[in-house]
This record gives sequence, C-alpha cells and structure tokens, in this order.
Amino acid sequence: MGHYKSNVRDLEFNLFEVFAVGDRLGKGVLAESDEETARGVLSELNKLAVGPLAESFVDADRNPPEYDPKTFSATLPESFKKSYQQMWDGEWWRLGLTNELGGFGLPPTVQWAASELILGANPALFIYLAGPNFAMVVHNNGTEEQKRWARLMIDRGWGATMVLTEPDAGSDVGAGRTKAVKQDDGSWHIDGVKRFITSGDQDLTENIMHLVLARPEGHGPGTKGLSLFLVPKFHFDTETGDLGERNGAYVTNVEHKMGLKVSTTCEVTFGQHGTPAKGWLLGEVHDGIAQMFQVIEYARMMVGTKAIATLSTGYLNALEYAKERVQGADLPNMLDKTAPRVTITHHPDVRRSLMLQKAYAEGLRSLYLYNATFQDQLWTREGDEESLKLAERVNDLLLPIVKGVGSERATEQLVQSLQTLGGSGFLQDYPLEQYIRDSKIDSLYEGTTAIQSLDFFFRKIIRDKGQALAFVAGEITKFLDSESGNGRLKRERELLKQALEDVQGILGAMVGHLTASQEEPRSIYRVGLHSVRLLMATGDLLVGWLLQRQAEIALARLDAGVTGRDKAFYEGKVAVASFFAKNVLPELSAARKIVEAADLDLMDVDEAAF
Ligand code: ST9
Ligand code: FAD
Repeated sequence: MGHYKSNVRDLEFNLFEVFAVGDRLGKGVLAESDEETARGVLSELNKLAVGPLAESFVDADRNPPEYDPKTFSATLPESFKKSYQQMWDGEWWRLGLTNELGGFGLPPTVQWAASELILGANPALFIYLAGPNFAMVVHNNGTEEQKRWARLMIDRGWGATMVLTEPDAGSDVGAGRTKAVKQDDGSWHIDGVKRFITSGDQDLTENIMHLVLARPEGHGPGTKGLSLFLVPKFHFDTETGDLGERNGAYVTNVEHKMGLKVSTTCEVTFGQHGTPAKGWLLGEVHDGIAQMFQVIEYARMMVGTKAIATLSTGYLNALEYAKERVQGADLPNMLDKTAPRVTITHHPDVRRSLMLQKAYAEGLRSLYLYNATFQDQLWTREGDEESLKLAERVNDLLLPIVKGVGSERATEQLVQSLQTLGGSGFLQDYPLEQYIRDSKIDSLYEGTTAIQSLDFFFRKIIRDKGQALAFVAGEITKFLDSESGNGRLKRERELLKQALEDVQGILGAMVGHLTASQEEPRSIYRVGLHSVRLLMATGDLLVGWLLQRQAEIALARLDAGVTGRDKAFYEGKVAVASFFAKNVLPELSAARKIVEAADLDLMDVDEAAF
C-alpha cells in the first residue's frame, strides 16, 4: 500500500448527505451529470490517486528537480513525470473547466472533492496542472485573440505560472519594481527579477505561459499601478500553437526547500539576458491586480484544500498505526505489572489526540466544501441578482478561513499525527515527516496567515459591512433554534451557542478598537494584535457547527437502524461533534476575554527588549 489514505466515504457524505449537492445536478450547465456520475468520478480518481499518483510522492522528494544554469532549465524526476502523464492521459485536467472549454460539467463542490484526492496523494501534481485553469482566467479576461491563446494553452497542455513576488515585494505585492515598456507593435517588454515562482520551469510541458504583474512606465505606485501580462516561455504561432523562438523570460535559480521539493520554486529573470521578454497586456486593459486576484482566489482555495487533504491522510495513517501498536497496560491496571499490554488506542491521551485530529480533518473538509457550495451557485448562476451577490460575498468571507485556518490547523495537527507514532513518526519509513515538510508552505504562500487575517477583518467583514458574516451567523442561529436531534446533543448546542456569542464578542471588541482609532490612531494596533485570533476562533466556530450538522444527520441514520461500517461511521460523527464542542469550543471564551482586554503594551516594548 502507498502512503495515501483517502476518505471518499466522508467526501460523499458531505456532498450528498450534508450539502445535498445531488439536488443541483442534472440541470442547466450541470445537465450532463447526476449523482452517479459524481460518485463515479470520485471512485475512478481515487483509484488513480492511491495508486499511480501516490507512487512517486516519496521518490520525488528524495530526488528533487535538478537545475541547469547553462540552459536555464529544470528537470523533474522520471517517477513524477510518469505520474503526471497518467493524470494528464486520464484527462483530469478537464475537471475544473467550464463546459465551454471542455470541462466535465461538474460543480465546484465535486471538483474540489475530487481535487482533494490529487492534493492528498501528491500535491505537486495538482500544482503543475495549473495550465488549463489559468487558461480559463485568460479566456475570461482576454481579447478575442487571447481567448484563442487560452484554447491553445488547454489543447496543447501548456504549463502556467502566477508571477507576483519579488525580493522586496512579498506580502506587499504593490512594492514590485518589475517594469513594462510599450512597444510599437502593441506588445510590451518586461524587465525585472521575480522570485519564488512555482512551476517557473519544468520539463513536463512544451511551453509555459507566465501571468506576470509588472508596472507600465509612468504608472502609479502600489498594487493599482500594476498590470497583468501574458509572457510565454516560447513564442508561438497564434493559429496553430507551434513553437517559435525562445522568449526572454529565463529561470535563473531553483530554490532548495524544506518540503514540496518536486514543485519547482524559481527565480525568473525577465529581459536581462540579451533577449527581450515580450508580454501582452491581458484584455488590453490595465486592471492587473483585480485580474490576478481571480487566479489568487482559486489558488487560495487550492492551498487550503491541499493542507486539509494532507491532514486527513496524516490522521488516517496515525489511526492505522495506533490500532496496531501495542504498548503499556490499560490505565486502570497501571500498577499491575503483569496486566495485558494494550494497543495505544486504549490510552486516553492517544484517544484525545486522535479525536482532535479527526475533528479538524473532517470539520475543515466540511468547511471547504461548504465554501464550495457558494461557488456552485456562482457556477450555475441560479437565483436572482441579490442571492448571487450574497453567494459571492460569502465565498469571499470563507476563503481566508479555508486558507488561513486550514493551513494553520493542518500544520499543528500533523505534528500530533506524527506524535501518535512515537519515535517511528520521526523516521522516513512513514510519511508523516514529509507531510509536515510538504504542507508547512501552505500557511506561507498565497498570503501568510497574518495577511489572511487582515483580509478577513478589513475587507471581508468591515468593508462588507458584515453582510456575509451576518448571513453565516444567521445559518448557525437557525441550526441552534431547530428542534432536530430529538433533544440529543443538547449540551453541545449550548456550547455552540456560547461559541457564537464569543466570536461575536471578539468581533465587537475589534470593531470597537477600530472605531477608537479615529480618535486615537494607535488603537488600530489592537486589531493587528488580535486579527489572527479572530480568524482562528471563527474557524473553530465553523468547524464546531459543521460537525454538529453532520452529527444531526448521523443521528437520524442511526435511528433508522444502519448497520456495519455505516454504523461505525455515523457513531464517529456524533462522537467527534460532541468531543469538539466540549474540548475546544469553550476555549473561545478565553480568546474573547483576551481581545476584550487588549492593550497596547506590546507595541510599546522597545525592539531591544525582545
Ligand atoms: C503564490 C503562489 O504564493 C503559490 C502557489 C501557486 C500554485 C498555483 C497553482 C494553482 C493550481 C491550479 C491547478 C488547477 C488544477 C485543476 C485540475 C483539477 C484536478 N479578493 O487591499 P488592497 C485586489 S503567488 C479579491 O488595497 P494592497 C482588489 O482588486 C503570490 N481581490 O491591497 C483590490 O482593489 P479594490 C501570492 C482582492 O494594500 C486591490 O487588490 N501573494 C483581495 O494594495 C488592492 O487591494 C499573495 O497572495 C481579495 N481578498 O495590497 C500576496 N484583496 O480594493 C499576499 C485585494 O478596489 N498579500 N484585492 O477592490 C496580499 O494579499 C496583500 O493583502 C495585498 C495588499 C497585496 C492585496
Ligand atoms: P514577507 O512578506 O517578508 O513576510 C514575513 C513575515 O512578516 C510573515 O510572517 C508575514 O506574515 C509578516 N508580515 C508581512 N507583512 C505583514 C503585515 N502587513 N502585517 C502583518 N504581518 C506581516 N509568489 C509568486 O508570485 N508566485 C508563486 O508561484 C509563488 N510560489 C511560492 C512558492 C514557495 C515555495 C514559496 C516559499 C513562496 C512562493 N511565492 C510565490 C511567494 C509567496 O507568496 C510569498 O513568500 C508570501 O506571499 C510571503 O512573502 P515573503 O516571503 O516576502 O514574506
């Protein structure tokens, strides 16, 4: 068996029992798909994921890409290329595309559920598959001519990159200095050095389309002065896609990293090696940051899902080990030196840790799929303008939680998964250490957690005037007020109600700090000191709520008399919801007290005193 342990049962439970995705299928743009099609896709992809895709996961880590400075090129390990080819040949790249561009006609919920399988088995494979999806952004924003290029990108299987970061412009993208100079033929010459560019070079595809942010001469400062340019690695015949001359965008370094090694992270130098780096303005409009955010939104969802996928397989590996590892006596018999030895699942602390891992793995899976239900509505365009606008707002609100909380909790809980294996977890015989190394990046790229938390507070709550948040809070309140569950999980509902009040309390205090900053500008530091706390607390609230929604369905199934594996599955759903409510949600009251008592002491500490 390979390293990857998927959880298709839980994916299907979320899709068809919790979020009733089946009701959407068979209509409009989803006319060609029904529940059976969706289940079939998951089942087929699962076979590929646990087998051929997972197969190169370890080898590609131990034999990372090689960079040749003479040819400015990166070569990937053969094992990985084989996995990629199998994924490509299976046409899985169609999964995220609209019908118009050759997609499977499945909604985002099913797309993301399927994506989890690739992201859990071998995340870099998914990342190298960016070409078709980025082509969709080119298609949506491009001129008629560029729409044709988008189709070439898809038909010829080109790779693609998103190029924002520079040595002095990381979180602060607007500090970018790479410039663009207009040419008489309508193209632009790009000049500058970008760093940390994922998939900047590889030998999987014949061409790579770089989506580059650069500042046209004379444009103003900050992100608003940036425009988005299409810069191919090779020029191409715009009718046939046949390759021409090499363009002047060269990979001048490939980084050596802690993890996710097979995903190349490149320095890309534009226009500084004797050949101009020619680019074309996307859509012939200067709207670069907004256009790039269409890519970023997709990538942030991907990064959160990647982290959660890895956490899930980490937990399932730990669980399998714990069920077999015999060590020590049962605690009540601890003084009896002859007592039978038990598997470590008998030890309370191992149980506590495993249940917490399960809570975050399954609760966060439910969260990214809940987020995707709003993307479904945007995909099908069902509902009136107002409800579509709301779906957009709620999607925007949830994205930093999926990305920020998903990655932080995955990092934290994967360390616990490793801990479950004791010393063995530290060995490369098990996948846990690689999971930790490969997923650490998720809290860093696509905007660090601090950036997600500022986005969440300032843009997704304050600028939104709390509308999306009020909708989600309303959904939780509806759940709290409903009578289902026959009075069971009553205590858990009370704890959830308290958690909702605590998050509202945290937010109220932060809005107060923000308002106070109009009189006392330094008060805004109080927001910055606690924005990550707010993000994480909201994540816990949503995980607690979604686990209880799942438990409610599970109780109904149990009442109906399910047996065997289903019985165990549903009992697990009730147990995990109850555990999370009792063991995690009360911590939000402490978080609230901290934020309500926020002061500026920390900001007054002299740097020398750190
Ligand atoms: C990176 C890549 O890290 C990592 C991995 C790449 C992998 C990609 C591969 C993807 C895989 C795909 C595979 C598909 C396969 C499918 C197959 C299926 C099987 N939402 O607040 P302001 C916009 S890349 C939307 O003033 P500042 C908006 O236009 C590097 N838009 O910002 C706004 O204007 P307005 C990632 C937003 O202070 C404008 O920006 N780097 C949002 O100027 C200005 O906004 C980062 O992420 C939003 N949330 O700049 C940088 N926010 O207000 C992180 C802003 O008028 N830093 N806009 O609407 C930040 O995000 C900063 O907050 C900042 C600040 C740069 C935005
Ligand atoms: P900095 O911005 O210097 O941040 C350092 C620390 O300061 C962080 O903890 C951060 O949270 C904190 N910080 C910074 N600003 C603030 C603030 N205003 N408020 C609070 N805290 C703050 N970029 C691309 O363009 N394309 C890619 O394909 C790509 N792929 C990547 C792949 C890898 C493996 C890596 C490591 C990076 C990649 N990046 C890519 C770049 C990535 O998006 C940035 O590293 C990230 O946005 C953070 O920028 P930075 O590294 O410069 O850190």
